[in-house]
Amino acid sequence: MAELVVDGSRVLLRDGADEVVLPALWLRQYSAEPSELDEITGQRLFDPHLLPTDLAIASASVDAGMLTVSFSDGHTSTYAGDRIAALRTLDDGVPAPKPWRAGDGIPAVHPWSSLDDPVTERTVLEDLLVHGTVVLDGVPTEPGTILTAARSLGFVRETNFGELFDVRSMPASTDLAYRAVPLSAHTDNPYRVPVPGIQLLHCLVNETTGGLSSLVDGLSAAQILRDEDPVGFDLLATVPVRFTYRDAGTEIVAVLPVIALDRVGAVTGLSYSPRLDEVPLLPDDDLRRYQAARHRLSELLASPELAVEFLLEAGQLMVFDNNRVLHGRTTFDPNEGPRHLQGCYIDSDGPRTRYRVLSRTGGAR
Ligand SMILES: O=C(O)CCC(=O)C(=O)O
Repeated sequence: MAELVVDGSRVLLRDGADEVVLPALWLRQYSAEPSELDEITGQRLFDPHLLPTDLAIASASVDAGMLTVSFSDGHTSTYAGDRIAALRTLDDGVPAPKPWRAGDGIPAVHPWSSLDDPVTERTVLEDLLVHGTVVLDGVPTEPGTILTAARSLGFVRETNFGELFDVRSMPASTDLAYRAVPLSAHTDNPYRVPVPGIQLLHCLVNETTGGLSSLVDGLSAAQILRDEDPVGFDLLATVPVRFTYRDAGTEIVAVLPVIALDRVGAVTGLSYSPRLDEVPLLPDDDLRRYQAARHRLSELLASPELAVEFLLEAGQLMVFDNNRVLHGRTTFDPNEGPRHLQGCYIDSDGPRTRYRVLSRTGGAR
């Protein structure tokens, strides 16, 4: 349990042997006094960017766990220890992703009714955030129900395909997803900026023997590639490729690397679509290295060690982080019977928001 300590003009946060100085400028900008912070919005009423760089602590004291600090600009503020501790880490309030492989029992299947109860809904969201995917079972096969699911998890991201899109075999359609061809693991719509965050796919009917769904965790595949071939991994994380969607009234283009990294170099996801990527002109050696890396990545994404393949049954709806968990399907024969899925997108921050709210209030909508 961290405690606040005043040592002369220094204020410290002490947790066992761990001790950190809380500088005047840092404390001052987190003043929650009514003159500085709006009680309703939690937004600042002053501009901390204009604080003087030579701001100092004039005096400080701790009483019953509450810290009171007077600053050289004449302002005095009181702080609770737990607020200081929470501000120190700037945690984003959602569970961290945990890479998975085939055999880990992912995706977890939850009943559709889970979304009606705050406790079970939070479990569904936690699964989605940690593993990047969940399946909902027992979803009514009424067309359009996917929008109800999407709206309970976030806000629907409408695209040129509409609020939702129908996945069924249609000759001469403008996307291969709407033919009976197999689709290897891919990111949907990597040509958009931003790439759709979360995808939902709801099976209304599948009376064919094919059309199996597949999911694979891009984080696991990228980690293996990074361990095996760091140079090739770096090429995939730095060389921008172009993705394009074009039809009579639309032309959407994005240029970005296949592997996305955060500011500390950790993989956040993939923009991967072998049927769409256009590689720039590279020197022959670099292109061979690049080719070896994407070849290996392709093998990993299809490998039985990483990828799960299953029949998404009528009434099942899979939800996945489109930037992290890649999806695909096997071929099917439309002459065997109907196969009809509906899909839509929501932004990534929808389920995150919902998870934080459920964690905060214990569930009230
Ligand atoms: O038909 C399916 O199961 C998946 C379709 C698909 O991959 C897509 O719509 O992007």
